[in-house]
Amino acid sequence: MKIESVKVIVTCPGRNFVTLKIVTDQGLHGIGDATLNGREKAVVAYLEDHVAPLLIGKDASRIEDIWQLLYRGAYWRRGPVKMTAIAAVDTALWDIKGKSAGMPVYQLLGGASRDGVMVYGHANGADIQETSDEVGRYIEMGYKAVRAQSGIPGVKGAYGVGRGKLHYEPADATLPTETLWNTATYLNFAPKLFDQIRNEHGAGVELLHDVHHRLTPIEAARLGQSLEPYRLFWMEDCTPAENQEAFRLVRSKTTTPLAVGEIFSSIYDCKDLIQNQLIDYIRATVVHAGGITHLRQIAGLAALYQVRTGCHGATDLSPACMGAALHFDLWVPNFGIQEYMRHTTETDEVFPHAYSFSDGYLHPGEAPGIGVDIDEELAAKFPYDPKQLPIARLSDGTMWNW
Ligand code: CS2
Ligand code: MG
Repeated sequence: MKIESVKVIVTCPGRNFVTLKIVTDQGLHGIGDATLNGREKAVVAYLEDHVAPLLIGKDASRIEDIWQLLYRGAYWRRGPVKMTAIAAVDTALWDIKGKSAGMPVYQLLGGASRDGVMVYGHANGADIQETSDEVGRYIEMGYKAVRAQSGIPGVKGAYGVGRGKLHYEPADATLPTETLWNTATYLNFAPKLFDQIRNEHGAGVELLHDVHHRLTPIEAARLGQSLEPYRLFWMEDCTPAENQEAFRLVRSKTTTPLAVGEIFSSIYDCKDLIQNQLIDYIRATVVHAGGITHLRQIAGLAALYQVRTGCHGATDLSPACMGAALHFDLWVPNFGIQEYMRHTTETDEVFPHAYSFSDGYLHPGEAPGIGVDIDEELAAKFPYDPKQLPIARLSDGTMWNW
């Protein structure tokens, strides 16, 4: 089964998505997500100029060999642009393998380890009351786990608070929107948010929170301690993770579980965090961490250290990524949770999919392959719309981590 054509499709049904479509000489096709929010065109160029020519004529069934070719063969290894491109190829090839076997990808991986994939939704509001009300709305929709983010008085554009409710999207302008950050105000505020949410919704629901790389290790340690009474499922990206050692300090001070890794692109970004048991959940996902082939290596390493998976699943990851992630989640022995931010109706129409939500769980469905396709005619009706993610500054103008 030879690869006959490789096509990169860019569409914007509400937000930008890059999709790779691989077609074989037997008429089977597979797709993979290649979206890197705010840097979409870098991946498009990499795929079109440097990857597609290598693939034509190759045996589509040799997923591992093609992965190694794209990783080792480039000489310049890793990095988000390259690993996203590799992920797209890898996902499309798993999709094709599933279709040629007549099996959903989770069966190829080893079969289901559970009946469904527990997901967490996003509750956000302008203030504590609105956020707590949103948590209630998610519980009513059946969610067992909810991430809570709130506007903070005195902090302009706090992370995680969108204009929309179900479809929060931070990449909102051609040039980055400037937000303001204040650590002291936030550290004071966060425990109050979770105090009210626990008071109003009880102990049953799992609660999550994303710090989005804003704190230093000692500040993160303090936040973790102050949130302990509210028994969070996890505190995410509490400090930037370029220096994996930084988590040693946080870890030594708090029992609040730690999650990290949505911006990681390979096992080398998280091996120290995992091997030293400095985190509880690894957030790497299919599209940004080299596809199913590489993600299962990360999960395998994590399993040795009782670190569980918690794949990134914001709306900038297309349904093609979500579908692939759900097959992975249904199989992976050390599954923790899956993030699930709903896509808009337009996006769901451009990407018809077999996965479905019921009572707090997603299931990838039984369609062969990843169970997600792209309607190219419809996709063409939504042209690329350049948008970037915001930036953050401190009140004196200093650049900070968004
Ligand atoms: C986030 C994302 O979902 C998350 O946990 O951190 O919303 C992230 O900001 C976006 O995916 C960036 O594109
Ligand atoms: Mg996050």
